[in-house]
Amino acid sequence: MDLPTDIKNAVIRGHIDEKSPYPPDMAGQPGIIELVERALQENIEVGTILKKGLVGGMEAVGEKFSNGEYFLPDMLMSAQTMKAGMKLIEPLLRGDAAQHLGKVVIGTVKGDMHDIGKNLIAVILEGGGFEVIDLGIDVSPEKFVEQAQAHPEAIIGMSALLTTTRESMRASVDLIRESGLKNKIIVGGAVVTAAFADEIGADGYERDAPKAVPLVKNLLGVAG
Ligand code: B12
Repeated sequence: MDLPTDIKNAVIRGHIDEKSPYPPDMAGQPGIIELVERALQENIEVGTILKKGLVGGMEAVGEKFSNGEYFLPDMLMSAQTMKAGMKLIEPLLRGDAAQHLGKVVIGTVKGDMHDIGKNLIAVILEGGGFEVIDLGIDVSPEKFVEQAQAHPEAIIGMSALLTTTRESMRASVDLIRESGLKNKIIVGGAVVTAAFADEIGADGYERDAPKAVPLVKNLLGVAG
């Protein structure tokens, strides 16, 4: 049995735990909770559980949505399942840094409620030794400015998953710059590319969660 593949399948099917009646054909079978717990017991690397299992599952869900096989409720069940799995591995990703290397204020931009990627980046940055202030979803440009003002030493992180909300990201970067704030800004999310990040004047972009740590270290000029 290949547990990461089973985890991926549980995300795709939206099966949370053994007791969950959804989807009916999987009732009584192990869900994401049991499978992730088993994978941890079997010492499968947390990065493999994350990448091959949880994130791999969400990518497949995105494809199914694109080709009309899945609808919004299916995507929602899968997202809830992914989140339940993430909860179990978060403590391992987060670690317990004795002292912080710097601060990151992060949020999903206005109009956008996708937060799985943003939450993942937040946990990975905490694990990498940074203090993270999470503003949640649907964060307005004004809110980003207010937080940048309150934390002038912090890196500001923005996430956008929709073509439409990329424009909220642009507006947020613009407003921070127009306000004369000097915070470095990093951006990411499924629809954000390095070229778009450049175009809107962000200081950094990353797609791969673990690489967010060296990105932020470089921007803050801290060693490691
Ligand atoms: C789960 C999901 C949902 C869930 C979200 C639940 C939640 N709490 O997040 C629900 C069901 C609510 C949802 C709703 C919608 N969704 Co949706 N959703 C997805 C899906 C399947 C997965 C996203 C995800 O979590 N991926 C896993 C994470 C780990 O990846 P990630 O977010 O990209 O993050 C990684 C990197 O991008 C990066 N990153 C992310 N943020 C940041 C920030 C920084 C600073 C940095 C450095 C890096 C970084 O790091 C992460 C780790 O690698 C995607 C498909 C896809 N392939 O992305 C569609 C997708 C994003 N959704 C889509 C759409 C259309 C919608 C809806 C408009 C559908 C509708 N008709 O209502 C609504 C919009 C709601 C809204 N206003 O936001 C489209 C967007 C198309 C587009 N180009 O605009 C996609 C691409 C699906 C598709 N193929 O068509 N969705």
